[in-house]
Amino acid sequence: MSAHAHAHAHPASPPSQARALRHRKSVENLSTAQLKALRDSYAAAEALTDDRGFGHWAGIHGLPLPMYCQHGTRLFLPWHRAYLYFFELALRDLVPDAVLAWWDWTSAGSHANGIPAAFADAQVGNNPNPLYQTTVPPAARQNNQPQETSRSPGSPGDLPTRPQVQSVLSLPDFLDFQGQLEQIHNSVHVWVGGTMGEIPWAAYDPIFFAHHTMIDRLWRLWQIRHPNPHLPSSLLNQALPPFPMTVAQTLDIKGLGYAYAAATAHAVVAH
Ligand SMILES: [Cu+2]
Repeated sequence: MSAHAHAHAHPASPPSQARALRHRKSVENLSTAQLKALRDSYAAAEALTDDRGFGHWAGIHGLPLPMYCQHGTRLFLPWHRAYLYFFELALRDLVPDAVLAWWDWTSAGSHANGIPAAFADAQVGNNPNPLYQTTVPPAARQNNQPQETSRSPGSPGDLPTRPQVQSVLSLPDFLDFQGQLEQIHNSVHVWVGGTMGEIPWAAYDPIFFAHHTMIDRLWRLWQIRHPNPHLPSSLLNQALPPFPMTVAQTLDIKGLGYAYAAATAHAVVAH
């Protein structure tokens, strides 16, 4: 359990006063200042080896043990929503304007060029790009796992398409939707290849969080389209360790203080 998660406990009971929502945007639509804030927050986190650092956050998902991530279970979407929520707060503790951005792997740009330049460029000016790769800490390495994260992306045209996403968004049952979205999600991990293709290390690749922000956004779009889904109470009451949240507390993202940029949300929800 991280000190940070404790510091931000009770996330679903925010102070009652109105507070500004953080608007997560597409990586491709970030202003120069927004991209800089995101990059600076990663750079600051990557420079820290304590529980504020990038290695600590990536390690919650996978190695070193215990591995907390939930894949192939009913908790896939809620667990990763809680994870992104606390990771984003940790970035904002370092750079207050930082907001997570999503990688829309269905976009025309991604289908032409693959990984967005913000994450694909090895350098920014004369400095290494903190969104390009990170160093996996020794405690998380096993079996000659390389020290630096790497990718071996597939062909851009093989990324998931909008029609595939539309058909998943139309599923009325939460568990069906979640299961099929996880399959699309898996295909993007495999497409990026390298570190992203291995669950114990995937979160050490900075693009992991942009990919999962896309997945979280698609869940939000599904929620807009299916406003009253039946979720069994046995699911709603599940805890999401190591985070001090239950599944029920992940359902209202505005209560968590963030939203997805509306123009693009409508573009996907509308047919
Ligand atoms: Cu994933």
